[in-house]
Amino acid sequence: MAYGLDDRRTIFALATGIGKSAIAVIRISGPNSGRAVESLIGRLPAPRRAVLRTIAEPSTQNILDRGLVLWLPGPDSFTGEDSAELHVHGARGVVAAILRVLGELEGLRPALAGEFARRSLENGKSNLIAVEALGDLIEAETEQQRRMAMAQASGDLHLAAEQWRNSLIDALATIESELDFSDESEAHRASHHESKAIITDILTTMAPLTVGNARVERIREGLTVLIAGPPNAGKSTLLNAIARRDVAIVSERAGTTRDLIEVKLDLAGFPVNLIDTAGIQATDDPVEQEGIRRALRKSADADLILWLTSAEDGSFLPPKEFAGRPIWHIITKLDRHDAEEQSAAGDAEADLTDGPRPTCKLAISARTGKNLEKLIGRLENHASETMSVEGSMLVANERQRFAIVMAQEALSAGLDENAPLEVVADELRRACFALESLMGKVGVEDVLDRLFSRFCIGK
Ligand SMILES: Nc1nc2c(ncn2[C@@H]2O[C@H](COP(=O)(O)OP(=O)(O)O)[C@@H](O)[C@H]2O)c(=O)[nH]1
Ligand SMILES: [Mg+2]
Repeated sequence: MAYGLDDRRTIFALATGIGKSAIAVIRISGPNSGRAVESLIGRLPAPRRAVLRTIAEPSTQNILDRGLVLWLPGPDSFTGEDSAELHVHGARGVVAAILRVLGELEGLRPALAGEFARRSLENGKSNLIAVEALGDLIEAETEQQRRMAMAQASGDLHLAAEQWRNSLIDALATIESELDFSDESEAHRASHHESKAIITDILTTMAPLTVGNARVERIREGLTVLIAGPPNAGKSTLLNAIARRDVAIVSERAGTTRDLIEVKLDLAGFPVNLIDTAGIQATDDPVEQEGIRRALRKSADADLILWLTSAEDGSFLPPKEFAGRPIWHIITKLDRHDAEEQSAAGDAEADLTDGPRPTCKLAISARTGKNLEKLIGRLENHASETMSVEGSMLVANERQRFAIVMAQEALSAGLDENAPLEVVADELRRACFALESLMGKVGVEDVLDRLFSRFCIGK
């Protein structure tokens, strides 16, 4: 591309999905927005009022479409710049024509990916955490993912980071003035004491954030549930029954499923990745062996393993590779067993003392649907137990987590009894830097400004 982000020209882009739709929204932002809209529709509408106008090509006066036009002058716009929106018919031909005409106008260029959000960030209309939340919201497929993104967008984490940083800067200013103006150890101790109280407070509020982080990460990625077991246990049938469609091939022939087959499910608003695997057995077939290897390897990232056996399989035990993973024992083909065989299967489970041990047992029939809803209900509960997040102050991604852990480390080091005041000040600066990187701004200048405004530095 011939231009980059430093090209501050007015940008435009299709803001809605590509393809046929009732309405398509084209967004324009930058200093030439007003002039661009005028050249397409004539006089600009009143700010923030939707008006129906004819959109025509300036050079030929060819009519391109009729649609709603919004004029959103800065700084009270999403990007903070002069902006406009054209709500036109969502036909490829209409959208292509308008984008072409916009591209021919003086001072306009197509936007780069995420550039509107980036300009909003640069113009102080948004913050990095909110922009990340916006990204999560766009990706949200389930109710819980949407709720998480909205909680994140609430701005509570950004606000907290800002407050933590402000108190640290205050503490730092006190310490630095001590260091500059006083040699008395009495004063040192006082300001160390004051900063310690601040640090302890911040660490206490921060603590739950990194703990709950794994849940948030799960909500984004989805819970991984592996269906495993000997061949013919009914694994592929169960996957299809839960997914309510024929995803995996079902056959009486052992060794039909060879690769991992994954379906994404929405269980009570929680995202779950359900994975069907090759039946685990001794085999000479190299392709089947590879399938089994993949199943065993995948078990390492599984949040839950459903170990399927039919009563005919007797006491088939989960392989040792599953040790340490939560396992549920699912007895399949309930329609074919009688009550006696059921209790035999129960005894089999009682023998699993030295191998990986299932924590839950349930007999089902995918054929008659018996206990299928029960299994799905248990999966939903499990998903909710492992993924529910409380409150609106969330650490939503690795970048945020890393920044918070960095801040925690620095703050803990700053609490050290024996640390000289200079070292404490260094740690506080490090924590501020981590919080600034959390918020997406880095400004050592701020620390200095604050120091100078609070103290008259006459020396
Ligand atoms: N009677 C009965 N047969 C089943 C049930 N579930 C699966 N089967 C049959 O068992 C055979 C193996 O099933 P499949 O799902 O391919 O097993 P996989 O090898 O574990 O994937 C097929 O013939 C299925 O129709 C069930 O609940 N009841
Ligand atoms: Mg199968």
